[in-house]
Amino acid sequence: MAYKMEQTMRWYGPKDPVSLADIRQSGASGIVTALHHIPNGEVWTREEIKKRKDLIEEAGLSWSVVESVPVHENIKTRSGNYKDYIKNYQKSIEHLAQEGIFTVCYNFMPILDWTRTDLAYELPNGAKALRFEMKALAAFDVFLLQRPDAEKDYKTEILKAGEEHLAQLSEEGKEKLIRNIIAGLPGAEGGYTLEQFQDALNTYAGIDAEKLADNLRLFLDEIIPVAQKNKVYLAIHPDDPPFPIFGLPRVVSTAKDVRRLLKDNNSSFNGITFCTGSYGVRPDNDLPAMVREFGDHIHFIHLRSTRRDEAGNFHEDNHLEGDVPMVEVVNEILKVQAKRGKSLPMRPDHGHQMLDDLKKVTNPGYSGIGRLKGLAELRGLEMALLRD
Ligand code: DNO
Repeated sequence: MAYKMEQTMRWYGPKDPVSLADIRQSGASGIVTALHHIPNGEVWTREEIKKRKDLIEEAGLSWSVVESVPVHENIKTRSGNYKDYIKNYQKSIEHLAQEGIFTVCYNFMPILDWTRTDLAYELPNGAKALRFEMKALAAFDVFLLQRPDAEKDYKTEILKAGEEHLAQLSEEGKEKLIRNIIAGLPGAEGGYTLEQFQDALNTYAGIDAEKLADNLRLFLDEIIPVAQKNKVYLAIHPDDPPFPIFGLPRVVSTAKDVRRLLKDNNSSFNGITFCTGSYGVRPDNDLPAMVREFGDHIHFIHLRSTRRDEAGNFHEDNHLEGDVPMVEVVNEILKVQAKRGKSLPMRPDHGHQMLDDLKKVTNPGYSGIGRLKGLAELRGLEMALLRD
């Protein structure tokens, strides 16, 4: 039997300029949200969860996925009171299950959640996209942050381009670059000043990818049994971008990483968020093959496309264009769903800032119209594939 993907949209809560009523008009039935007002590390109480759930249901929608229950930095570095934070995480999972929410997305990226250098990259058609540029990253890292030994992480031509990039930035332009990178993009729990950011980087001295992977395994050793008991599907989000930045370790960037993660903690509740935009930045990630290999553990899907160049820069393209073979990916997802006998929650990830949204204050990547366009295209693609 054929299953359609469950169409969802991310909603940042009552302050999101895109309302639940707006989302309802998009045709999505599910909401992806988090209790962003609860400080990272604290327990999500049943009351707070229920309050949010009621709001969503009153709008005629349902809360499908939590994105994210954030993992406290102390858990990632296994320092300070990380044991308490793990206990709190277990409780939050129990409480979510008690309120009927069974899919939880999270990530294990050190310090920063997703990272871009330009939040308003103008496309030839006048719409705006998110972009990641190596020379801007180098300008920030080497010349503004002045991270010790940062220059060793960049090729000579990127360093030179970074220096030139910095030279043509106004003071305001520099501030903006700093803000874009470390002030916290939507969904990232918290931001940093330059000093705080360097301090945070220092907490990873001595933690290489091997050690971070170990810390992830140890975290899951304690979380998976609770998830399993409560029938909560965990879905780790990949690193975005899927390569090391600021000398920090990365452990969820490739098929090999996913293989290790699933092997280390063997449970069907230990799963992934298949984010095509993040994995798709690396040419060595074969996305349709990843869906085939990890299909049983894909619990949540983010569909978007990126377009990269040889220098490591990329920007977010239209959902059906760019480097992600979206037709093949969706086709494989439909096969996984048929095999598993269920629909998987999918959200159109990010979208261009376009039309009326160009005149509004929007959450970068999360304006209404661009995501609606993405969803509409993906819905059409799915319908055509199912008819085949
Ligand atoms: C960005 C998002 C990420 C994602 C987290 C998951 O748009 O995909 O912020 O929500 O990394 O924990």
